[in-house]
Amino acid sequence: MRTQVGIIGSGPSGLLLSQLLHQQGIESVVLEKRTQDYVLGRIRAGVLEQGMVDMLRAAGVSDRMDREGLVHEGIEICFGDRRQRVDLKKHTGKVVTVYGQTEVTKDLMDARAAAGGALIYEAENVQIAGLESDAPEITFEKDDQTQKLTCDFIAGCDGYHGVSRRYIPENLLKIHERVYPFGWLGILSETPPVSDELIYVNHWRGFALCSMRSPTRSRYYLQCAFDEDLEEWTDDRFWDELRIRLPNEAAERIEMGPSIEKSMAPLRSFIAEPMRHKRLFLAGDAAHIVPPTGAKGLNLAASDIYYLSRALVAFYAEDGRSDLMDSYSADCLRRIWKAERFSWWMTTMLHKFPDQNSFDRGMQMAELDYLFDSDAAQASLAENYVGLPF
Ligand code: RFL
Ligand code: PHB
Repeated sequence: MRTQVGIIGSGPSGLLLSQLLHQQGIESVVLEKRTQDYVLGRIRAGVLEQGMVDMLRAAGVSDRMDREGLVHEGIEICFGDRRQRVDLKKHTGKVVTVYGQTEVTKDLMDARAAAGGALIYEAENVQIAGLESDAPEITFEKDDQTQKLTCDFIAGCDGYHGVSRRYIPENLLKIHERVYPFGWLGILSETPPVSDELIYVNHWRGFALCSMRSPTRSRYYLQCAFDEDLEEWTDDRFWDELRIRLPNEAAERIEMGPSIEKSMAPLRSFIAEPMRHKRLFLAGDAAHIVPPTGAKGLNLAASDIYYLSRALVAFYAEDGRSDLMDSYSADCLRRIWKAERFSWWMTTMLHKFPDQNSFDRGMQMAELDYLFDSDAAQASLAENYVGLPF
């Protein structure tokens, strides 16, 4: 098999890249380790920045998002008995759209299928070879047969646990990392959201977040231990704990119901650089992880794909132009480091740290107090939350 761009991973990064390349007449094949149902069963991000919304529109996959996505002009932050709305629109002129990653993935899969795009599920034991040459290869196993895909370029869009990153030689790869001493427990429930806007809570028992997927479907998160046993979190226990952490008014109003999904996520900040080696380009979670507190992971995947598709299109349309490939890693990382900073800052300000002393807690309180009282601090939060330009 031969293609122009071999894409490993059918998460949002891989699918969006494949769709944008297709629009420019560039062929690709997407190789995915899991089944389609598994990929669509994962509940992850919910908040799309304007830049990502614009990209999905440009990619021709926005019909359902434009119909069903919920436009949010603000978010709420709470601590103690204080609640502060941060007006995103007033401070930035921009908004965010609440539309689940699962739906984005489905829309992209449908578009790829309608265009006859090649997407191979259950491609096992993916390996890369020949990166030194002009025709690198991906080998994989499918239905007990080894197959080979020869490409011009390879996009490693296979997430944090993927294989692509390993093909950047160890002596060239620099890893920057922070692992947080807690995780998030999330549930999805078929109940109306407690509020029209997202509520982020710093409570002395730990962080809580009220989010949503639609006017009838809620997504709630609680800070928990990183090694928490899911079995021990019955729905009743989850709702009880959530109501303790929410402001009284919200706790009284919240509608509870059985969870239709429940999962745990560890929190990590992680950056691998460079994001390119020869003809291999890493994008999305394969190259970086942010803790979800800033709602940035999916949006960073989209901005990587903006830079990568731009570089590949320039190569094919402009007779082998390579400057945008050469600057790919630096272009992405400039934005990634700033999103990492924002996600780390939000995480540090809003969570309970097990080893926190009275000074650390004092700093956290001062940070929140300043944020609540200062229009400038709120403008800074808003500017980062709606997404820095790319
Ligand atoms: P993905 O989505 O992990 O997709 C990678 C794909 O590659 C496949 N794969 C392989 N395929 C072939 N061969 C191999 N060896 C392979 N190894 C892996 C995997 O099966 C998978 O299908 O990475 P991608 O495309 O880079 O997308 C990144 C986003 O998924 C991620 O950043 C976000 O979900 C992060 N995130 C959030 N981001 C936001 O922008 N806003 C949010 O509100 C937000 N909330 C969240 C989040 C992530 C969370 N979790 C569970 C980590 C909330 C949570 C709870
Ligand atoms: C979500 O709806 O899943 C969500 C929203 C905001 C975040 C993280 C996750 O910061």
